[in-house]
Amino acid sequence: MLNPLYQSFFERHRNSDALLMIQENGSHFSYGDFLDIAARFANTLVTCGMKLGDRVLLQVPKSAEALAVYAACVQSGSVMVPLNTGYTVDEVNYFVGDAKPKLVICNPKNRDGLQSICENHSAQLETLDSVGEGSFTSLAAQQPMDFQTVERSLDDLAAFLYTSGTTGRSKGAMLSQRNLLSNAQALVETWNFTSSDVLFHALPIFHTHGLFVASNVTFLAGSSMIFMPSFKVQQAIEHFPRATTMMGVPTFYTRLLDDARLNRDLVQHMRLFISGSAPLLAETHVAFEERTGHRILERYGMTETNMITSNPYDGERRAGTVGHPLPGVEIRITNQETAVPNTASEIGMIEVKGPNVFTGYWNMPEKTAEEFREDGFFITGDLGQLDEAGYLQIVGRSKDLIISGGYNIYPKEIELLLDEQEDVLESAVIGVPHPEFGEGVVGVLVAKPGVNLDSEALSAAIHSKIARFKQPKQLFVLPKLPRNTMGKVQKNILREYFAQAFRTKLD
Ligand code: MCA
Ligand code: AMP
Repeated sequence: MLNPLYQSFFERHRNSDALLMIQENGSHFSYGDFLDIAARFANTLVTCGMKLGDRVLLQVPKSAEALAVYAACVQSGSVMVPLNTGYTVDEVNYFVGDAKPKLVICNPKNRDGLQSICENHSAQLETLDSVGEGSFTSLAAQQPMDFQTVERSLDDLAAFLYTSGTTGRSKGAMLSQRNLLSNAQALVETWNFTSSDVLFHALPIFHTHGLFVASNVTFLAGSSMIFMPSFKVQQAIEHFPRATTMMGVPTFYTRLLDDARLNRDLVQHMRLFISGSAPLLAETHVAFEERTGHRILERYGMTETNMITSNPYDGERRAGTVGHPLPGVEIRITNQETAVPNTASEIGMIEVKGPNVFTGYWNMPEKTAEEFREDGFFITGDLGQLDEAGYLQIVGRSKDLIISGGYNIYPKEIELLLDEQEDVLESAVIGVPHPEFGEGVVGVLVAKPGVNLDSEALSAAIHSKIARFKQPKQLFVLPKLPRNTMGKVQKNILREYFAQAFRTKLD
């Protein structure tokens, strides 16, 4: 194929009147409309000087046009690097320096803040707002709607997505056309997606879940989307009667359950509810089934691997498990100390191999090598166990990671920042149970001798440095941190000690 990803997701829908999406403001896009915009954008990318493999960094609100930039990148052979809209200017500065994009497209609100960063890195800066308008769209308005699709192979890069790291430095996970296409094919097959489906899409489109799972499955199956800027229970309730499926993080489900209007009648038109990105509590699973008659289908994945496992569509969906490997994907559980594959159903490291697994971290060959075994298995950092029927259960993580409302937060990044603050001697950042986000970020601080720490002043000091969702929701001060004989901070003790933090606050 000339460009397998473009042809499989987009080319066959060109000139199609079939509905791709309805947006919050009621605007409709057929596949044909959407691909016309994408072709104009592809021409724009070329006029901006983008060559094959050059990066476009995108930090913009969700819109049809933002998604069309993705299609344009695939069509023109550019590599899209989407960024969480919550990242601060300081954080974006790192990504621009690391990804070295030729073009940065940002929210018009952030233009002034990003101008000098882009100048320093010789990147062109354009804008795109929440209704798809901005200087990038203005440039595109002068471009033709025909674009000669560029030749790309399955091995070529389509995108890279940043994932934070245990060392505090974010790594760009490079994803090839093969990674994205094989995974979308496996998911369409496993979840029975067809052109009759209407997906209630309320996830952000800068992470794997909303972009590569939800949108790619839609494109491949030729389905439609109700494309909402973010998740609001009211909108879900309004639109469920017209939708057939929803993909969400567990917080979507707990918020829905908090609304008495969620009942069997409301969702009778739906055929499938999918959850992922964070553990779905068995109690949420049970409560959702009791209320709606639907058993949520839970699946498991990572930015580096796309989706790895899924509960079955037709068979038993087991609460507390993430199901079986997807077609073409291999998993194994290895002993954490010896790295030897387990023979019995013991807890160990989840490792994965297949066409879904990324090609490496951008400019980090050593880091990439560390996370792969010699026989090509990728070490996920998640701990799991297979039950007697081969369902995978995730029982913990060997990586120090907090998942809050489906967003990954690496404590190290926040600890480094807290430690830099004048009066702080040291810090430990932990995740404790949070009724809404699953886990909530808590910072535990030790003051320098003779100093009284002012939590409010500290929160204010880090405010502009890291995205809001990463900032500790509470800060506590201790005289010292508990350490083991090796000097390592015992975060398990801190987690137990502060486990009630949010409950107490809410009661
Ligand atoms: C918002 N806030 C949060 C979070 N989201 N705090 C902690 N964790 C969060 N996830 C804070 C804001 O900073 C703000 O704080 C307050 O909550 C309200 O903000 P708002 O924007 O109104 O929040 P929201 O719209 O209610 O968002 C909550 C949400 C959202 C719907 C759960 O976070 C979300 O869409 N999460 C999905 C993330 C996702 O797509 N993950 C997939 C990653 P303040 O008021 O103090 O300023 S991909 C992945 O993980 C893998 C590959 C996989 O398997 O899918
Ligand atoms: P990310 O780095 O954002 O791609 O997040 C990937 C991580 O999310 C995985 O390594 C898991 O720890 C977690 N994750 C994804 N899906 C699930 C799930 N269904 N249950 C538990 N954890 C999950």
